[in-house]
Amino acid sequence: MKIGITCYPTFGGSGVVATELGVALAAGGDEVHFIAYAMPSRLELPRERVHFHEVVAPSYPLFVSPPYTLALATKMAEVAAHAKLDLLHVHYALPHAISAILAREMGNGSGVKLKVVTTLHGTDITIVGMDRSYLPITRWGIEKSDAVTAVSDYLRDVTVREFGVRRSIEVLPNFVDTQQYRPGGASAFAKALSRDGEPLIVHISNFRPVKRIADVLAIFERIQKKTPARLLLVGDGPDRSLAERLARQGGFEDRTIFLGSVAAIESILPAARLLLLPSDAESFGLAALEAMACGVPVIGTAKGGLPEVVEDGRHGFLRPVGDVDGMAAAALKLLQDPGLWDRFSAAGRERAVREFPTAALVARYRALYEKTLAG
Ligand code: GMT
Repeated sequence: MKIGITCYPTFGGSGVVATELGVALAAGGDEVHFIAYAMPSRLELPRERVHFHEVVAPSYPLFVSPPYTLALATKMAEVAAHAKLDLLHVHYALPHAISAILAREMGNGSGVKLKVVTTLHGTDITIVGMDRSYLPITRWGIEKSDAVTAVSDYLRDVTVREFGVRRSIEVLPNFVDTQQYRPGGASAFAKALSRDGEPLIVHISNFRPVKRIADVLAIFERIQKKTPARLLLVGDGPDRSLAERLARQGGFEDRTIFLGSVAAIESILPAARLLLLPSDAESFGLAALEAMACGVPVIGTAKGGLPEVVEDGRHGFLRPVGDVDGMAAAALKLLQDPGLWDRFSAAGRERAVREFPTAALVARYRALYEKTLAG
C-alpha cells in the first residue's frame, strides 16, 4: 500500500503517533510519504520505503499569512499523482483534513483515486475545533473524510456530542514500542540528573495552558517540603517562563531542571520515579502511556481520556482537575512506600505491553485502510 501521512512535525503527541505509525508501516512493507512543513521530530532518515516531502507556503504582500492549507493540498495532490498514493492519513483535523479533501478533489478531476483517513487527537476537537470560527469547517472535514478515528472513547464521544456528527468514528488508541520504552532503559545522563539518589519527578509536555504547568509546580512544591526530590521538566512552549518564575518564587529553583525539547524520551523516562500530568483534559495522554511502559507510575487528572490509560489506584493516582493537594498527597504515598511503588510500576508496564503494543495498533490502522480502500 502507498500511504501519505501528514502531521504537525513538532514534539506533540499527534506528530509522534503519526511518525511511529508511518515507520512501522514501512517496516512492514508499505511505502510511506510524510508530507509536512518540516521533518517530523522523531523521524530519522534515511529509512527504507520512507520519504519526506517538505511543504513550503510562499508569501505575497496581499496575503494576511502564507496560505499553508493550500500549499499543503497542492503538495498532497502532487505526491499522490507521482507516487500513486492509495490514501492520505492526516493527523490533527485542522487544517490537515481540509487540505487532504481538497487534494482528493483535485485528483478526482485527473483520474487519481485517493481516500482520506483523519485521526482526531484532542485539541483539534476540544479547543481549536470548538472555537466558533473553526467549528463548521472542522465538522465538514470530519464528515467528508472517508474514515475517521479518535484516540479515545472520550474524544469520540465529545466529537459526536459537540459537533453533532453522525458518521462512524473508530477508536484506535495510541500505542507504544515496549522494547524501546522499558524499565532500565535510562541513559547515564538521565541517571546523573538524580543527584544523591533523590527521586526524579518528571513532567513532559508542550507547556500549553491545557497542561496546567502551575499545578505541576504547585504539586512539586508540596512534595519537596516533605521529602527530598527533583523536578525534571521536559519540553518547551508558551508557559515555560511561567514555570521558571514559579520555581524561583517557590525557592526550589535549585531542585528544578529544565531539559527543553528532547526527542529521545525513552532515555529519560526510566530514570523517573513519577510522572506528573495534571492537565485540564488529555484526550489520551501519550506521555502517561510511555511512562507506564517504562514502569513509572502516573499522577494525573481524572478527566478526559486519561482514565482510559491509567487506572486510578493501580497504575497511578487520578484526582480532580486543580486538586494539587490531593495529587501531592498521592505522589508522597507512592514515594514513601517502595512496595506500593513496585506494584504500580509492574502493573503499568504490564498494561502497556498487553493493551497498547505498537504491532497490534498498527495492524488495526492497516485493516482500516484496507476497509476504506474497499469502499
Ligand atoms: O497535548 C497537546 O496539546 C498536543 C496534542 C498533539 O497534537 O500532539 O496532543 C494530543 O494528542 C496526543 C496524541 O494522540 C494525545 O496523547 C494527547 O492527550 C492530546 N492532547 C490533549 O488532548 C491536550
